[in-house]
Amino acid sequence: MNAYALFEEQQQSRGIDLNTVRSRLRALQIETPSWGYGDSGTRFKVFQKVGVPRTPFEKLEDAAQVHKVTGACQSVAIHIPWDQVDDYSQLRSHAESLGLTIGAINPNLFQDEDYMLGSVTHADSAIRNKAIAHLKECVDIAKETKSKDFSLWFADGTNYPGQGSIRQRKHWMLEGLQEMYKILDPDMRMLIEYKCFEPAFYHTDIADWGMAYNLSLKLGEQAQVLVDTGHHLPGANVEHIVSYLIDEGRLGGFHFNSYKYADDDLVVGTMNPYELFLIFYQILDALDSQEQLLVDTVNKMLYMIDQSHNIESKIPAMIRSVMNVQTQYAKALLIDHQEVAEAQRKGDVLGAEDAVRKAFEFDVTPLLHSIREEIGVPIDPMKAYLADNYGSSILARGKGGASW
Ligand code: PSV
Ligand code: MN
Ligand code: MN
Repeated sequence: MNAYALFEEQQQSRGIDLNTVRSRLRALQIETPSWGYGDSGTRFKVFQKVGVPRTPFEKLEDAAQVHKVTGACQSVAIHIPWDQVDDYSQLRSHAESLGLTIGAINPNLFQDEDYMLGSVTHADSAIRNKAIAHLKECVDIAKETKSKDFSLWFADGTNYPGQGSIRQRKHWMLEGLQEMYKILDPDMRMLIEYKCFEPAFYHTDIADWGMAYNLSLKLGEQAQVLVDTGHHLPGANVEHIVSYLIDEGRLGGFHFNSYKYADDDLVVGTMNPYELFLIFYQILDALDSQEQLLVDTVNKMLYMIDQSHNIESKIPAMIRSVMNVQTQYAKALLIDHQEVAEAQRKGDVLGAEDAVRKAFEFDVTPLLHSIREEIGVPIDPMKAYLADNYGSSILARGKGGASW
C-alpha cells in the first residue's frame, strides 16, 4: 500500500472527511513579502548577498519562483517606498505576466529623518500631515496595482517617560487613520498591526491587539486587526487573541514569522510549530462553527509571511516558510472537532487535550505530496527549487541589490 493510501485509511477510520481536508488545503494561499527577497539585517549589519533582486520587478521574479514550486503564493505584498516605481500599473502588469498579483500595500512611516519622534503621532502637525499624505498616496497606488489591503505598522512610540503625551498621541493616531479610511474604496481594508515594543522602548502607540482592535472599531468595518506572530511578549497566548478577534469579526489576517525572544523575523514554524498549529486550530474551529460572522471573517482573512531573514538564502527561506505553514495547517485540519466537543461536554480535560494534540502528531507528508501532485507542482518544492538553475542564474545580478 502506498503512503497516501495508508494515510487515507488511518484518517477515514477516525471519521475525518478527507474531501474537506483536501479542498481546504488546496485553497490555502500565502502571500509573500517583497522585502523578504531583498538584503536585510539587524541594526548591527545588513548583509549583502550575491544575487538579490535589484529592483521591485526582480523581487516579483523571485517571488514567482516560490509560486512556481508551491502553487500557493500568488500574491506579493509590497512596501512603499522600498518598492517605489514610476508606473505602478507597469509593476502590476509585470506581476500578471509572471502569474502573480500585487497584494497588501505596506506604507513605510519609519525610515524618514522626519519620523524620528513619530509619524502620524508627531507633535509637529507638518510631519503628521506628511505621514497622512503618504498613507493616502498608498491608497492611490493600490488603485493602480489593484490591491485591496493595507498592512499598517507604525514604529511610533517614545523611549522615555514624559517624551510625549500618550493620550494626545492616541488621538493623533486615530485622526491620521481616519484620514486614510475616508478615501478607501468600499472593497478596501486597513489591517492594523500592533507590536509590543521596538524601535520605541518605553511606549509604542499601538502596542497590543486591544489597541489595534479599539482603533478598528472606531474606524469602521473596513478596518481590522493584523496579527503578526512575532509581535508579542514571550508567553503571550496568540491563539487566544486569534480566537477572540475572529469572534468579534475583526481579524483581518496574519503576518507569519517565528520568534524566540521578540520580533526576530525568523523562518515561519522553526521555533514553535505547535503555536502555529494551535492558531490554525482556532481558525478552523471558528470556520466549523457555521456562524456567519465567523465564517465570513475566516474566509476573508489573509495569510501573509513577514520575514526579514538576513543570513539565509532568500528564496529557499521563503519556500521553507510556506511549506511549514502548509504542514501545520494540514495537521490542524486533522483535528476531530466533535471529539474535542464531546470531551469538553464531559469535562474530560485530558481527553480534550489529546483530541487536539494527536492531530499534531500525524505525519502529513503523504497528504501534502498528494495535494501537490493534484495541483501539478513538485511534491518537494524545496528540492525542486534547488535542482533548478534559477538560483545560479540570478548570481549574475551580483551584490548590492535592493535592501529593506
Ligand atoms: C517591523 O516590526 C515589521 O517587522 C512589521 O512587522 C511590519 O509588518 C514589517 O516590519 C514591514 O514593515
Ligand atoms: Mn509585520
Ligand atoms: Mn515585525
